[in-house]
Amino acid sequence: MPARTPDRTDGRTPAPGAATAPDPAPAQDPARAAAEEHFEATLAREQRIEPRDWMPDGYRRTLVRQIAQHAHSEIIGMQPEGAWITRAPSLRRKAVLLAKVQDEAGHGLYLYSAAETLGADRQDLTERLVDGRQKYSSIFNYPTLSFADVGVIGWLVDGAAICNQVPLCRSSYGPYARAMVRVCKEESFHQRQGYELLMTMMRGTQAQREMVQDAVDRWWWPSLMMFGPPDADSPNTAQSMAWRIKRHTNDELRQRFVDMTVPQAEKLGVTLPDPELRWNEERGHHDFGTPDWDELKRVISGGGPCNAERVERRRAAHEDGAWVREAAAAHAAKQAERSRRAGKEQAA
Ligand code: BYC
Repeated sequence: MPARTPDRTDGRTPAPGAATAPDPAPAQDPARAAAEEHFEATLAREQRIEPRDWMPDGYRRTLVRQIAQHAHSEIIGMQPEGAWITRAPSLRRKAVLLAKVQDEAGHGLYLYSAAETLGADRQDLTERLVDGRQKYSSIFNYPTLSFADVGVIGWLVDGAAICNQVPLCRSSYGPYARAMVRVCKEESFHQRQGYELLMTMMRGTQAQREMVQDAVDRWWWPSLMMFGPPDADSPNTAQSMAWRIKRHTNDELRQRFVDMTVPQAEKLGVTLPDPELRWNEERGHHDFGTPDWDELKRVISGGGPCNAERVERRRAAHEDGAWVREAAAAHAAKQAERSRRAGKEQAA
């Protein structure tokens, strides 16, 4: 029988934007001590923490922060590629792109649902996003200048997402880990569609090959930045690893991505824009240059090329959708009232 929290009220009202703070000193209360022990033992056995289980406030806050940022990224991430749906060069490319962008919306919804299991409120999370109190992935603050960008986003951005998210299928929080299984399957399809599009363009004209190379040059470094700051500057990694929310550090996953991508670039016939990139026999990995960490900081803090546009668009969509939410709530209230009345009549 899993231990339940003796006092859930503070955990039910997380401050999703708050940094991970250590939890207060262990409680003297024996029920609380048993709950803490159960939490630690569950992690040690590599079992999942479920919404009904007691969890430290810091664990809950960290999850809400990461899952909300992840959900926001999926939803904001619809914009750069969505801009190309009406300009796709064929009906086939349009249908594929539409399906991909719809998948991203679905990922956002699974993730908001996972955040709700932690007591977060979806409306509140969206407001925090549009007010700039919560983050979303830096990668979506760059413009998509040609149709080759659609292919490169699929190949590099979804490729980076797969590297980052496959280990999250083993994250210690059940609803997050389970959501990741489907998300990763769909991301694999996205990555393949991107690579297939690029392969087609590389077999095309010289102008098409140049478009692909130009897109690779612009997206390579931002893709490496998706994995977050270097480990030495990552305030959240150590605790998130101890809680088994994250299973690898930012630098480990970045390395894995580089190693996976280099042979794909060779096969495609493009050059990755890093003069320091080379195989290191001794390490058994590729060495690569240092991303511009000042640029990452700037983009994360709202100073990227498209931050203002992305958030404004999200705000407008949220406001334009208010009538749908109101209508859905009114319909649900009417249905609830009908079944309440039907229940009363049956009982009479
Ligand atoms: N961008 O201590 P750190 C997709 C923040 S969408 C912005 O290392 P953590 C797709 C970080 O939040 C997939 N912010 O943090 C969709 C923290 O700030 P706070 C998106 C970043 O959490 C559409 C601070 O910097 N994927 O695939 O341990 C179309 C210090 O960082 C970034 C996810 O969301 C960044 N790149 O590790 C196509 C994956 N990096 O919150 C594709 C889930 C760091 O303390 N998230 N920050 O104020 C994660 O795996 C982790 O949260 C991160 C960061 C690896 C991103």
